[in-house]
Amino acid sequence: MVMERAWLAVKIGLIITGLFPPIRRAAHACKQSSKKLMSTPWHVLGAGSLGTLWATRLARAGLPVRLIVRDQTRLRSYTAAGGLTLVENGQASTHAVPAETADDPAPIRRLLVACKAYDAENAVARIAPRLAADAELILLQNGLGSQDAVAARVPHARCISASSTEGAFRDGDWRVVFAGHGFTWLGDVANPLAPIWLDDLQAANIPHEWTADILTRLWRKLALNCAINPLTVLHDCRNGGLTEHHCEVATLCGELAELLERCGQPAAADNLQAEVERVILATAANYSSMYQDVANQRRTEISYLLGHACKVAERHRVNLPHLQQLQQRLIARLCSLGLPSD
Ligand code: NAD
Ligand code: KPL
Repeated sequence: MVMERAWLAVKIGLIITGLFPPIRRAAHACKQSSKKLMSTPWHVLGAGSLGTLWATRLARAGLPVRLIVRDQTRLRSYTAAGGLTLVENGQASTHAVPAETADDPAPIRRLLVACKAYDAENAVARIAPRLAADAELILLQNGLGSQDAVAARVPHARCISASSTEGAFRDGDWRVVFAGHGFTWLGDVANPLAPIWLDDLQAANIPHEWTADILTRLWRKLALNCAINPLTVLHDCRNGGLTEHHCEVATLCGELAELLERCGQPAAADNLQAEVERVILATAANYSSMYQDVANQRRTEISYLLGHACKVAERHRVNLPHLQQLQQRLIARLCSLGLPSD
């Protein structure tokens, strides 16, 4: 009896201090499942690198997530794999995120679009009939151009753009390695009000910030990518190899800064060359994303990076001879490798 009371006292003590594992686990599970019941589900369109990185972290935080895969064949493959695997600091964890195809009838209120820029518009068009009246889309695409194309397809939905410096790559089917910790800026060019689901990102430990100036962020990243990525392909080098092409980089930065000033993005032009040089040094050992796409015989996002810059320059009648020549050289290289040049 005394022993029982003593154990009870210890148990109560442990409960109060939150250290009694079964009860703590039960309370945690209860909190997680009520979170799941109360929250709007996150639909993730595109189970690639970034889609998996987001889906697994949201699921790990106990939030409801659903994956939208291309077709029934991919759905069967996913079911056989038993979930999405995230490799972080060498540790793999598998998350059985429920999956479906675009043909599922359930309405969608919150959609994370995690396809490549060239796939985003068509992918969204396929699920457009499922979007609820108050649907919100988060567009993770790099570069510019795809966001407007998506928004035009779903004029009644709220489209939020993201610019991310996080890094992830696939090392197998349904498996992603979290390679570089970074940050994601989110914003809506049409509405400065922050959405309530930023709390979900906080809970999922996804470093982020809401910004009224998302266009400046997207243009700045586009300019960085234009100054670095094509040259790494053309010179067949890591980012650090561009220190040997200092003049070429400086000339491109000058033209990109002129473009940014002329198209109403002066803040994105600020100290561009200095930042490009800093990024080249900080990522010297890395291959740029465009270099990796080319090396793996994958289509690049050229039309949404250099292609977009050249198109806007033409629209504003700005003459940028080196940038145009860079685009022609890159297209010629892609064609010679049998890769799409758009
Ligand atoms: P990814 O190729 O790894 O993934 C894209 C996924 O979308 C693929 O699995 C593809 O099958 C799927 N998809 C395409 N069309 C679809 C459709 N109709 N229905 C369902 N799924 C479809 O690409 P990623 O590396 O995750 O890049 C996504 C975007 O994020 C790109 O614009 C990229 O530039 C940007 N980004 C990526 C990283 C990164 O580290 N991977 C970092 C920052 C920004
Ligand atoms: O974002 C990049 C990429 O490789 O796409 C960096 C590292 C900034 C080079 O442009």
